[in-house]
Amino acid sequence: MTGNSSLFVDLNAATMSESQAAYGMIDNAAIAVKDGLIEWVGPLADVPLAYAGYSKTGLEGRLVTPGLIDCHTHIVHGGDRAVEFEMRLNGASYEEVARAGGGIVSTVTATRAATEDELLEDALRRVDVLIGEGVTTIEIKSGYGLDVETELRMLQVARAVMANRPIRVKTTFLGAHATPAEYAGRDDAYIDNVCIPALRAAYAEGLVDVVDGFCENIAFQPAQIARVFDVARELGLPVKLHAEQLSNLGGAKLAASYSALSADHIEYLDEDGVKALAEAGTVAVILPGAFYTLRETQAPPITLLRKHGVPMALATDVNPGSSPLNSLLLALNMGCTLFRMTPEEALRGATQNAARALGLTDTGTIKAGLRAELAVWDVKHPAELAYRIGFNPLHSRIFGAVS
Ligand code: DI6
Ligand code: FE
Repeated sequence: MTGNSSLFVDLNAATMSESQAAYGMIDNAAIAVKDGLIEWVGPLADVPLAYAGYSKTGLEGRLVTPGLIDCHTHIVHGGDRAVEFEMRLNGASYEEVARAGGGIVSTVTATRAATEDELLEDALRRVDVLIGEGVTTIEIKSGYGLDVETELRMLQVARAVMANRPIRVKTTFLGAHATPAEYAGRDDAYIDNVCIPALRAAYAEGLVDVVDGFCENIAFQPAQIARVFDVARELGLPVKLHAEQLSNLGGAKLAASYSALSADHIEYLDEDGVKALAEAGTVAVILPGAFYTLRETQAPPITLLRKHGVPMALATDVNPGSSPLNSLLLALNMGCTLFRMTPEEALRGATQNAARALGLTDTGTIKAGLRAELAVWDVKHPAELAYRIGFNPLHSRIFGAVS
């Protein structure tokens, strides 16, 4: 439909834009689309005459939402960790798994060994599942290369995903994810000799949209993350941070002090940290897949986030270790069932607030002037999207053109 004009009718629209109605709902709506942009949305009865000549598509009363946005993924990676999963369930300890070459190190080894084509082919199989769930934008992180060459290769593959599929990709540099074996015990040297040079090289090749880090006792301390964020600031790149996932090191406060787009995980975030996010306008990205897989018991502070008006997003965190969750719809369900988010908060977390967590202002709601990135569902009420488990009610996506 790009270069073309369409009027979609016979639909209900959960616009997710600010309005009195829950979900920004417009019953019996129409949406005019021209050249890949939303030109107009409103009640069918109010369609301006100007759109009378547009080719009309009836959607038989279906629900239309903004296309879903998965704002936190590690979907490009080599290999898998199924055997490690099995070892653990057969009683192996963390140390035994590590000694057998398991853990994040095994994904780094597999990613370094994989060619660009192999990484892309694997990633596309996972991306296709998300596209099949109405996802129109995803974020993809590096962070399993941990050397300059492989970090760049991961980001090139992330860009190639966008060239091969009708989906938008935002790339995030996550060199500060872990210290590779060759730098064991020398975290600072890794940051100085590899991570920062890799960031500069990736930036020079136009491969980075955002800079991320993993702030945790098993990863990097706030002072080390700050050194990476200082370079991001110098380059004019926005930041986000894996913070307070397993303990509270003050990562969210650090992120807020750099006006971060988001602080992600945040199970161990306290009220001071919540206030810092609120003041900085930083989005809290909730990742129930990692909470579930790690059998974590400390839930993120949803009530405090609500109290202080921190926007919440929800994402899959798809990765081969802590969150082999390849379904954003299931993440919505988990956000509701595990954390007591409402279905409206969950859907907003995978649309409007997910866009914000990526610094995108042209998608995430159904509003005139935004991109025509929409999902059409065989459901009556938007709460159904978070309600069923293992059921995909997508009818079609509109991504500039219908696909
Ligand atoms: N948070 C996590 O849970 C992981 N990375 C991160 O930043 C774990 C990634 C892995 O185990 O491969
Ligand atoms: Fe992650």
